[in-house]
Amino acid sequence: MKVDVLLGLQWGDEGKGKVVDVLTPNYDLITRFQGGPNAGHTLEFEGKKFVLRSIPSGIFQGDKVNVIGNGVVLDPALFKAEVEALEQSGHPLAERLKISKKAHLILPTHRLLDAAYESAKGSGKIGTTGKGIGPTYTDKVSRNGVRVGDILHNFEEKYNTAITRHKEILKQYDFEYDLPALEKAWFEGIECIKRFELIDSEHFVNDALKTGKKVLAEGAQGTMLDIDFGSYPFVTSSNTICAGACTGLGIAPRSIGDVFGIFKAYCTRVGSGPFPTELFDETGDNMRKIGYEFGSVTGRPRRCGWVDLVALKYAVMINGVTQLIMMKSDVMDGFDTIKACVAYKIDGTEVEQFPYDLNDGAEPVYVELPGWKTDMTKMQSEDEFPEEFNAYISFLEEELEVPIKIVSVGPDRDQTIIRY
Ligand code: 2SA
Ligand code: MG
Repeated sequence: MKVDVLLGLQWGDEGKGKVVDVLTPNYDLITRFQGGPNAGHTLEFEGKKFVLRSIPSGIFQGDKVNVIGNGVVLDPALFKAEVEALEQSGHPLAERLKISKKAHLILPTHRLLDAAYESAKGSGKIGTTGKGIGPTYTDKVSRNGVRVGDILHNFEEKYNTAITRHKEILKQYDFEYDLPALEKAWFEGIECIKRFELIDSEHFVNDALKTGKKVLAEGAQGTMLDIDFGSYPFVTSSNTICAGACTGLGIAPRSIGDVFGIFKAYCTRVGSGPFPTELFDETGDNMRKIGYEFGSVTGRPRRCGWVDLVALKYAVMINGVTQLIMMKSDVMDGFDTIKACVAYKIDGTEVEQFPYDLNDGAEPVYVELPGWKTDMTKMQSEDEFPEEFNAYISFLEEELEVPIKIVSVGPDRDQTIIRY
């Protein structure tokens, strides 16, 4: 069997939570392979809204096993809060969730370092989610990290060594903090982690594949936030791309099956960094209002703009996307025309290939298509799609050279149209 991968092709918030929820019935194992509580996958379930940060989205279905893979960074305190919220709403987790021993722990001081580094950056701020993601991955790569498996062995010593180092670093910053207060919740979180089976997830996932289980790898953030290929340095600190599923789960490249790439019919970004198609006008405000574009982690209003095919083609290429999923088409139901960026103008020259650096200013070159001016939110099948919407889909498929398999026309699960 193969691992199918589901990932965001833009700057995150493409609506992965909803799609995972639609796809999970087809899988036995749902896994997370990168990122941490900087993710916020919103799922609407039994009339309630849940935001999952570190726990995979298969948790609502009793017969699924969910795995937090080695590539994830886990914050014990936030993890405990997430577990408790789910358990209080009647979703027992003990049997359904397993955690890789090789996942790295976000220490309380990692959050402090995140804040200190950001404030020291002045106007060059990344606009991080403040969850300690960057400093935790930094410690992982510099071989100073503390892993989930360490909880079982000499934990206090490893924790103290790391904290002592961090305190020394924090001295260089004019920064006040109350570590004991943070540590209380953190160690309670460690007790919570201990309630779950801590596993060698690479063996677990590969054994599952061997015995015919179907595995879904659920990405967080988006391709344009990838540490290698995103809009560096305005990126997150993990590999959000398909290859991240190999290193973040311990599976071979040839074990990858379908790659589902999710994008919005328009585009959003939170935090700083270049965004060529960003709109500062009424159209952008409308996208934000109609699409309710506010961050699920930090509540920040999202920057909005037209779909960027230069960036999307790049994302399709890097990930080897086999099927596209277009979200939030309904947000554009009322627009007279729809624009799509097909090239950038940089220093007077038109380029269609995603450039080394977007920070120098890339001016979008647009194709303008007629809007459909039709309420699509009640549509049940693609036969009902207005002609102009079909034309938009065909245009995107031709440009991206990958079929659009699923179209979402609203937040609910039944507003998901599977084509052909
Ligand atoms: P960090 O905290 O170090 O990862 O921040 C670095 C940059 O990455 C951005 N970032 C995000 N942008 C959009 N969505 C994010 N998470 C989604 C959510 C979850 C998802 O909140 O719903 O879609 O998987 C996310 N996480 C990090 C951040 O704004 C900085 O620009
Ligand atoms: Mg989100």
